[in-house]
Amino acid sequence: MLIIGERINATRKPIGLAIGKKDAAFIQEEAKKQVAAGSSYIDLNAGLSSKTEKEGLLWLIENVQRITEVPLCLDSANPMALEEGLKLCKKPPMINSINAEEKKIEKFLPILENYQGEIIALTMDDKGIPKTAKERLEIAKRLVKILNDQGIKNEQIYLDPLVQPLSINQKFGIEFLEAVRLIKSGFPGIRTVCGLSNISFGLPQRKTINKAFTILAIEAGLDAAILDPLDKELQSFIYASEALLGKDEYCLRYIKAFKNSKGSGLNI
Ligand code: THG
Repeated sequence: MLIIGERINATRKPIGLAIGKKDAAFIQEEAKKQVAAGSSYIDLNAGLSSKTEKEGLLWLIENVQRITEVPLCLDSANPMALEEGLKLCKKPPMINSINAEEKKIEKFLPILENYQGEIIALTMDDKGIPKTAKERLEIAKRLVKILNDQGIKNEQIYLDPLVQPLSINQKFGIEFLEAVRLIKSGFPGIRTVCGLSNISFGLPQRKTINKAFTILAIEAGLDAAILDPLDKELQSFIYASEALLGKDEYCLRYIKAFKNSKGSGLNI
């Protein structure tokens, strides 16, 4: 499973503060740690305040690119911020994200002209996030058609069925997992992604729920996840699950991850 490191997100207090005072060294250290822990992409989220978001995102892009060649995942709902951000990226980033809200998608489409990178599309529309897997699949169909019409290939698309808290509705876990299965069987070449930690919102010992959910999601076919790569226990369960599901030839990635760990956990 592809790991997208989630830690550079302005909703986390230390990151919000570092962006505010332009503490590049702090942000770069967060990026380095996530790269060392095996992230394939580094998510960059400069927050929700529409006034400062674009400037913050551009600053994050410039400073993270100074210390790593790992590609970026531009986490913003602001088309202007994404458009400017794309121009700064040395490698095609993952665009995180578009959704099926009519007014928003109109603004996004011009940005996607000739775009060669990957894009996350959220299965939500003007009515919000649907409760059931089937409704998510319907939105997914609309999104895929719009993106294909714009010249984006299935291989560039990650669909995010959107994780919602189990504490709000006991069916939210299973509907999400079913949505992953439906998407994987319904669209050849298309991959799935999500932010995992929302599942445990409002429950005690969140990490336990997050881990169990990650294992179930891998079994359902999840291809990528936005998560904290520094959580070694979570990572060890990801490697173990992939090996158990026949996705790790000779268990090589699992074995490599533990090599030289001297019994202290995952060596990453
Ligand atoms: N899908 C897509 N993108 C996303 C999400 C998603 N981007 C944002 C988010 N969801 C995933 N990223 C994060 C980043 C940080 C945290 C959670 C999700 C985080 N949360 C702590 C918590 O939940 O307790 C609180 C913050 C803290 O550490 O202080 O850190 O679903 N496409």
